[in-house]
Amino acid sequence: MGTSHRNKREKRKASPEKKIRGNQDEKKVRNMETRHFIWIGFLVIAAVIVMWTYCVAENDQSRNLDELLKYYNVTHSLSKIDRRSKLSLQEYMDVYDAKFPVLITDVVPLWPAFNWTKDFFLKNYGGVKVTVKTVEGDLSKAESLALPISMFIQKSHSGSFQTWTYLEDEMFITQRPELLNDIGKVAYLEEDYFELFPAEIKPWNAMLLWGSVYSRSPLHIDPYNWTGTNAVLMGTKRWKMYPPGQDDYLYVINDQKSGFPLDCYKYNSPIDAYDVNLDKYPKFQKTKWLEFDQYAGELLLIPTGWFHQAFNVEETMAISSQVMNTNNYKIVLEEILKAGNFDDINLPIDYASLLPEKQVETLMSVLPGKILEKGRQVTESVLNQLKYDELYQQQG
Ligand SMILES: O=C(O)CCC(=O)C(=O)O
Repeated sequence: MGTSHRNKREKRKASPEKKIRGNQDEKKVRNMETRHFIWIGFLVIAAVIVMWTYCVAENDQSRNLDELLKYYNVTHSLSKIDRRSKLSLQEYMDVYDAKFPVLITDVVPLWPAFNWTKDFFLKNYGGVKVTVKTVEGDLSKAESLALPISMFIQKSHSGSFQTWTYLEDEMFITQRPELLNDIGKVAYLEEDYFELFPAEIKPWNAMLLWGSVYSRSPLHIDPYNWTGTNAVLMGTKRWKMYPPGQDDYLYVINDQKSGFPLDCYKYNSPIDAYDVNLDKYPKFQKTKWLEFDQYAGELLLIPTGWFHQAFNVEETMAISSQVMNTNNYKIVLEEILKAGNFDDINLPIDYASLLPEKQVETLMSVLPGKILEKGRQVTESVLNQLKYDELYQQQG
């Protein structure tokens, strides 16, 4: 056999191996390509899952908020507030109280207090000192001063977004029967279990709120989470009100106490809803709120649990108060219990099944003496201050 034949045979012998190797290489390449595709597919699926989860979470949050609002009975549309006259007590209790704010239009115009004017205060009480908040800069830099009403009036007619003055005094009206008598009765507020509180710790029930243009309250829930009232006598108040369930979006400051003799937690947001820093408080964008103007002669009833902030769009005078009734007493009692007013408390075994008045009376009957004593001291020192102011007024 010649060499050429042998080579050919060897070549023929070698070629299947090469073919196999070639096939294996192709297979390897195909495998690698497949693995690439799998990886790319995996990454695409992972990206889709991440985006989907994010969207679902976002949707969930707003769905949760909607569900929460339903849970808190906020079934009204937040697009407007109802203005009601001739509203029956039954309808108020069933539809609005502890559920949704309402403006009552036919009560305040009947009050003699609706005729109060600046001149009336200047003439009769010009020398009386009242508590006045002044702000220069942002809301967190508010300062509280005791100023004679005449001095406050010099400042009350003007203000700017950053500089304003707000008379906020709980004692001025309540200590003057002639002024208190000018405030009429309100059928929706007749049932008031705060009346069962000992005098030393009963909340003052007619706070005078008289502010220059741009003056505003903090964004807050009221003490003891009561139902608030606000009657505008002069001017216009703009409100932003946030239904319950949005503490997270409002960056509510936790663990703050009021420091009242009968203590309670203080629920304040650090946000000024009229001047929001969204870089600092981005979640605030997700809030849902009700916004409206309240005009002179209108009485606003603010449900328990609603954060609210008032903004005086012109010089505005108002009186605020509060109520504890069938619809909110459990919430108020719970606030009192959880604020740690009692070191040790022994309530009767059937406490929870007692009628509301009995529950309130029972809790009040076991209040520690030191709370009442502190209440007495605080009231006394404020009253002494008032006596001093009267003297100052007579001499002045
Ligand atoms: O009128 C105001 O400035 C706010 C009053 C208020 O929010 C309140 O009394 O709780």
